[in-house]
Amino acid sequence: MQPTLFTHLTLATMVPSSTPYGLTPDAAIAVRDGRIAWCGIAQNMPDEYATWARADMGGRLVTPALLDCHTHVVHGGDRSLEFSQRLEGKSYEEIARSGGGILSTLTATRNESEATLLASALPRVDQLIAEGVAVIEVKSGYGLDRDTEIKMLRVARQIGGARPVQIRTSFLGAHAVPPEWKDRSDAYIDEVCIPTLRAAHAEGLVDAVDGFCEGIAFSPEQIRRVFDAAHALGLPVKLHAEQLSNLGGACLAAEFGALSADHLEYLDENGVRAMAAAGTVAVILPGAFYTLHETSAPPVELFRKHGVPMAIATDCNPGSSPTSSLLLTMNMACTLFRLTPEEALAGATRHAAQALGLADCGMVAKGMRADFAVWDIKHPRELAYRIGFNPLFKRIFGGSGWN
Ligand code: DI6
Ligand code: FE
Repeated sequence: MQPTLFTHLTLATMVPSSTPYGLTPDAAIAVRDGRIAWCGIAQNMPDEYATWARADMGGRLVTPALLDCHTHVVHGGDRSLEFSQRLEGKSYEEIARSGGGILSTLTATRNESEATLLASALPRVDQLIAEGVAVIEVKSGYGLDRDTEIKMLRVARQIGGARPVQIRTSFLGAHAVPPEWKDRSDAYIDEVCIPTLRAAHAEGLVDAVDGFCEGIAFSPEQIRRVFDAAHALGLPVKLHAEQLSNLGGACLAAEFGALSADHLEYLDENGVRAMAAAGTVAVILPGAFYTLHETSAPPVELFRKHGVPMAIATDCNPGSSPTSSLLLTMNMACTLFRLTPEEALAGATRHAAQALGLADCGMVAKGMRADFAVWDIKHPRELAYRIGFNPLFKRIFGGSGWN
């Protein structure tokens, strides 16, 4: 692709600065080889870019492309029955303990082929892309046996070939105890989860290692063994922590220098301090809070107080968060958790990139990937303001997609 100068735009760089959103009016962005060569106020542009082919953005607002840093988009079946059951008064934990929940998705996922799993994931991916998302994290965790976990991760990688989007995979073998290992969760961790992690890593399928630390899933001691194995392979970790109760998962994650701890509805200040010291991002998932009628909100005020970066993600999954709208999720983060619209956008850009360990995404700045979103709005706070409305004009992915 020839070098391109994007002109006639207002830029929200999302680079931390004294200007909210890094807002730059009358801006231009010079893109070469899929990277940002220069951006700033058009008047200050160095002469060398003046002769480049131009793409006129019509005065629109440009932000970094969004990143969805926590999803389970690859899964079989659906859980609409469970949705009805919860409305009749059954809790998520009751449904899980009676063999529904994650285990029902497990059966469906085991039974589907790679092609079928890919075909059902793509519409979810397409909705995210249509909202300006350029990076999607995809977890395994609905197979819980060697073949199906690897199948899920292969499908996740295939998404990156089928669509113009960057995929980051997380191995989530410690998501639930599969029925054939009931009451033998320690053996499951040692004999299935960890060996499968090693096999998946050997195939190049794993970018990070995740777990679910919870009464209905795995203890901190069991997660520690998985994290030890991850570190031995040189893989970063993240953790579903403090979603339904406080087992000290975030402290454990911080001890391992985790990229992120996710959910965090039941986190206390001690855990927030540990995350701050470790540089662990708090990924908040309002879709799950909303769907499960949760009443305990993540400690947003404490994250601010201790300087823990907050990311926002859909948690797109068939049970606790059946959404593939990151814009709606940003709105929920503001209304349910009182994030500011600027925090919500940072949560779906800069901080989401940090939660994935990506240093070249999530901001519009020199040297970054040329992934940005062009919106039909006047001010970036509008992204979190509307409910179920998508103002995307164009998504630029690696410098392509504007014409
Ligand atoms: N917490 C979640 O929100 C997802 N996994 C987890 O540990 C969803 C799990 C599900 O209900 O399918
Ligand atoms: Fe999740």
